[in-house]
Amino acid sequence: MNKLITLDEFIWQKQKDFPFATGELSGLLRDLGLAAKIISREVNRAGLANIIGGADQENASGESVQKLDLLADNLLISCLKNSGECCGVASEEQDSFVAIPSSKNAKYVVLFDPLDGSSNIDVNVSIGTIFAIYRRVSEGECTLQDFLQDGVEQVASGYVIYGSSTMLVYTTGNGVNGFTLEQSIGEFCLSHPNIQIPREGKIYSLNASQYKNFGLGIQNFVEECTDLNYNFRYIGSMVADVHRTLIKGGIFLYPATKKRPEGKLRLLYECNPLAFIIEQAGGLATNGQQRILELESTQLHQRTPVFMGSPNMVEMVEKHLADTNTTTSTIK
Ligand code: AHM
Ligand code: MG
Repeated sequence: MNKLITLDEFIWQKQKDFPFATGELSGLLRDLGLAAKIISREVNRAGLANIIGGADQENASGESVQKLDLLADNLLISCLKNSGECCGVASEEQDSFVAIPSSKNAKYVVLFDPLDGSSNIDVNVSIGTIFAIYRRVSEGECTLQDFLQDGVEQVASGYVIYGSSTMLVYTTGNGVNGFTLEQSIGEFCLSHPNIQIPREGKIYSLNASQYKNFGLGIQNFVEECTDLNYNFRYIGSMVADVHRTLIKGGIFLYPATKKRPEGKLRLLYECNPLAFIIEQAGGLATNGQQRILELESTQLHQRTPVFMGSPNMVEMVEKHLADTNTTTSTIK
């Protein structure tokens, strides 16, 4: 039997490559792995445990929050509070960031979307957790500026997909590695070392029901995809759609629409961490004109149009946007 490499072992091995590492980042990654295992268990038994369905609350963006979202949010916050390795967290489900005074001298902050794809919770479709880790820029108790850093400043990011199996995929800026949860031993084991996105993709993934609300550039891109007989796949969970894109190639896009001129997806909690992964795997991630990772972060809940995946397909959509001079503000 091949030797199983667990997530903890892998993280420890990598830490040894950095002689001056203090172990805090490694500790944080392990804490996130632990939280992911607990969330995975809750997601798997959600149907039995009466925790699906709405919690009669709205999140900071005015959308209804599901009970599992709240549970995942609380779990991540308490795991990270207990870890002692981050001085604050920001969550898609919280209006503002949460400072952790007991760890106010810790070096890192963590941003996350605790359970992405919440509309799929009730119907047993893959959902996920997304996280980003930054080195803080302040001293003492953390401040908003620690969280409003550009994506290029991420020191690590990743996601967990709760699908037919549970996988954790992360990067620290030195390639992308994927771990599958081996339920019988309760460990994430290295299953997808050094993930590379196919350079040439032939699958496109977007909410096609919005076709009439897209700008001309996106409409032309969709037309070209159908002319080329490219496959269309859309799950409606960003983590699941991006995971497929990473493994099989293609593009995931959530463009600006008439109703949502800024796009739907959040820069800090969804786009930056997944853009870091996609780029590290050899793909591209842009807002149509600019790298996602270089966009200026001005608000915790800011949104952006996003195009990420195989280079050929991101370049193809960018060309259509440029040819039609379609920018966010030109969609009417
Ligand atoms: P959420 O964070 O409220 O779950 O919303 C984000 C989700 C993404 O996972 C997915 O890509 C997108 O919303 C789907 O939106 P739509 O239903 O408009 O296609
Ligand atoms: Mg989300």
